[in-house]
Amino acid sequence: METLVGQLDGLHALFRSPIIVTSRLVDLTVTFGLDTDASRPVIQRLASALVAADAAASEGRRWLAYDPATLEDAEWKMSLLGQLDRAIRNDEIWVAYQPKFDLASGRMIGAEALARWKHPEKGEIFPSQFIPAAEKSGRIEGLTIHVLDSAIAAAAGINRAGRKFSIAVNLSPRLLIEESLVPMVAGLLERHRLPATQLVLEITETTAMAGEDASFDNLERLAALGVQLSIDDYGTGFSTLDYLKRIPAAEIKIDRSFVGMIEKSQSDRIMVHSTIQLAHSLGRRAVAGGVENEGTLQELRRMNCDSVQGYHTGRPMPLDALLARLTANDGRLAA
Ligand code: G
Ligand code: MN
Repeated sequence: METLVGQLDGLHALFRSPIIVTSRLVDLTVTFGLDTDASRPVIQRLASALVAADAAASEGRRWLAYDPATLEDAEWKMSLLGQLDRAIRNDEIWVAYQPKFDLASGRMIGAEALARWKHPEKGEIFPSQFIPAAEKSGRIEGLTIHVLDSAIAAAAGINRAGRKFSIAVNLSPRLLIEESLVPMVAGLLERHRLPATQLVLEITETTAMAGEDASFDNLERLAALGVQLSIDDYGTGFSTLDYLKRIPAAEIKIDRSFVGMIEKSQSDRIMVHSTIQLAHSLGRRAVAGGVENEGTLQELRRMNCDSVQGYHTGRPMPLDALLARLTANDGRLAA
C-alpha cells in the first residue's frame, strides 16, 4: 500500500477553506481522504485525512471527508494500526481462554479464545478497541490467523492428553467472503492435528453478510469439513430467522444481554427459553453467554440449555490457568 499526500487548493470554492487531501493506493484503486478543518495543526489534519482515506477504501468509496464524530482520535488510530502489525510480529497479542461447561454433566467441554493485546506502554487493550480498527484496515486476517493458530495448538494439546475439548474462535464476517478462508482453516487443523469437529467458529450476524453468497458457500464448506459453526450474540443484530435458516450452524449462542436478565425479567426468560427450544427443534445446541451468577445458571439448567459460559463459571484466563482449572476438580463446575 502506498500513501500520497498533497494539498489541494482547487477545491477551495467548494469547501471555503484550505483542505488537505491524502490518498491511498489499494491494489490499483486510489481512494482520497479529505480534511477540511483549517484550524488544526497540519500534522493532525494529515492523520485525519489518512483515516478518512482508509475509511473510504474499506467502504469501497472513491473519497470521504474526515468526520470527527465517527472517526475520532485519528492520531491514536493511525498509530494503533501501525503498532498492530508490530504487535502481531512481537507476540504482544496473546489469547485468553474462557471456559465453556456442559450443564448436564458440569464438565468443561471447551473454551472460547479471546484476543488480548498487551501493549508495552498502554497495558492491556481490549478487543473492542482494536478489532474494529483491524477489520477496517485489512489487518483482521493476520490477527485471526494468529489467534486460530494459538487456539488450535492449545486444543490439540488438551485432546492429545486424553480429554475431549473443543475450541471456539470468533470469525470476522469480513473474512467469510475470502476464498482463502477454508484452506487456511483446514491447513491449521492439519498442522496441529486437531479434528475439525473440535473447532467451533463463532459468527455474528451482520448486515455485511446479507446477500453475500460467497459467505454462505464458505460456511457450507467449513461445515462439510466438520467444523462446528456457532451463531454468536444470537438475538441481537440482524435478520435472525433468515440467517438461522441458511447457516449450517451446530450451535446457537444466546447473547448475554438476554441471559443476564432472565432472573429479573419475565420477557427475557421467555425469550431465552423459547430460543433454547427453537435451537433444539432445529437439531442445534443452545449455549448461553454471560452467565454471571448461580441463579442464572440454575434457571438455564431448568430450561434445558446445553452449555454455559460467563464470569460466574470462569473468566477469560491465560492458557496455563485454563490447564490448571482442567486438572482441578477434573474440570467440573462446583456441585
Ligand atoms: O459475544 P462473545 O461470545 O464473543 O463474548 C465474549 C466476550 O464477552 C468477551 O469479551 C468476554 O470478556 C465477555 N464476557 C464473557 N463472559 C461475560 C460475562 O459473564 N459478563 C459480561 N458482561 N461479559 C462477559
Ligand atoms: Mn464469541
